Amino acid sequence: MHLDLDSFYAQCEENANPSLKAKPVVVCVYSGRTAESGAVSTANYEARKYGVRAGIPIVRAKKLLESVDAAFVPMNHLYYEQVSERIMEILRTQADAFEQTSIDEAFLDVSKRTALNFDAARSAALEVKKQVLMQESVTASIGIGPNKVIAKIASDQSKPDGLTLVRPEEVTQFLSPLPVSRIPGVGKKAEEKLSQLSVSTISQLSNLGPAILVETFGKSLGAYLYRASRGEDDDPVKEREQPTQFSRIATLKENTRRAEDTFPLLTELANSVSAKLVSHGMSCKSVAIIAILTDLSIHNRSKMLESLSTDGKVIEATARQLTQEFLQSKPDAVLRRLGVRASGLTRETGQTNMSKFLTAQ
Ligand code: DCP
Ligand code: CA
Ligand code: CA
Repeated sequence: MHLDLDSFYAQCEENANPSLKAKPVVVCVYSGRTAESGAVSTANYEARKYGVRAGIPIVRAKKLLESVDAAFVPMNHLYYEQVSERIMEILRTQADAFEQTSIDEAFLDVSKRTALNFDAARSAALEVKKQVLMQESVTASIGIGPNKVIAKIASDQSKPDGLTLVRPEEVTQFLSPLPVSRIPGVGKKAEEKLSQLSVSTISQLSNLGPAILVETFGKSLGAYLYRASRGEDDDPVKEREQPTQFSRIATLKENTRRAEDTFPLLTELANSVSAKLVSHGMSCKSVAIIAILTDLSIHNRSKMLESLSTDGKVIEATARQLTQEFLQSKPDAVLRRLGVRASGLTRETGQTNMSKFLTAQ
């Protein structure tokens, strides 16, 4: 399956402020140059009826919506990341293998749990949609197919709140009439080159020989297009590599070798690292400081935590202790910059067995 959340940032804004639900909603990235300058990040489906699209100038969206009561809200990326993290956690539990590909998209391999039965896959998809809607009030569109390329094209077939199932024997009739731009990776440039070859549909593309495609697009893209136009793809669904550490580093207001002088900066750095952990749904096992001295030498000191943590207070206290110990051990050291790093990251929560036991009582 491929899942893509519908008008994702706009749905997040509607949930944060339900009075928006009845209105056209436009999520804006203000450039700050003038009060109205900037571009549209996304719009809800109500606003799209008026022609509002991602990427158009805010001024243009205001014109398109001047006769209606529309809402223009600034983009709040950190908030969408947190909603996304929670949704991805739900999805991960519904798949044999899971691959998140963007803030609002993921592939779920459900081959094993459905024993390759497409009716069972449809039920699984309905269950996924239900879970995401119940827990996060967000609708999604899902495509189901025998491989990733087909699932991805299918998820875009009937939006919003769609579910499109393409069985192996239906692949050719599903793909044939679609424009080549529906193939993932085919943008404006490839579309233009193909139109010069009189190709606009996937069916027409599938009639081109591999030689001309490789000549026009190079070996790897050419071969990919040849196979994709036939609905062929054997790329497995695989978990993307997880980050192994988060760090933040900054320059002190003044050079110092007094630990207390570093505490305000350490608080800031620790909170920022903690926010990063939380937004990625991860905990850390160890905390380090990175000390850059006035002679520009770089020193690291690290400490294992007693249990997994995401807590800014724990990270801060550990960083303070490490900084104090470092300064005591190096009588000549004068700090210029300081960093905090969380490492040993895992997706587990920071609860110890004991606290799990206690909260279960
Ligand atoms: N996005 C953006 N600028 C773009 C495209 C997208 O800021 N030019 C952001 C806002 C979207 C999010 O990424 O909410 C996901 O992008 P999608 O292309 O999946 O678009 P939507 O989820 O908004 O709408 P759709 O229902 O068509 O998937
Ligand atoms: Ca989307
Ligand atoms: Ca998307």
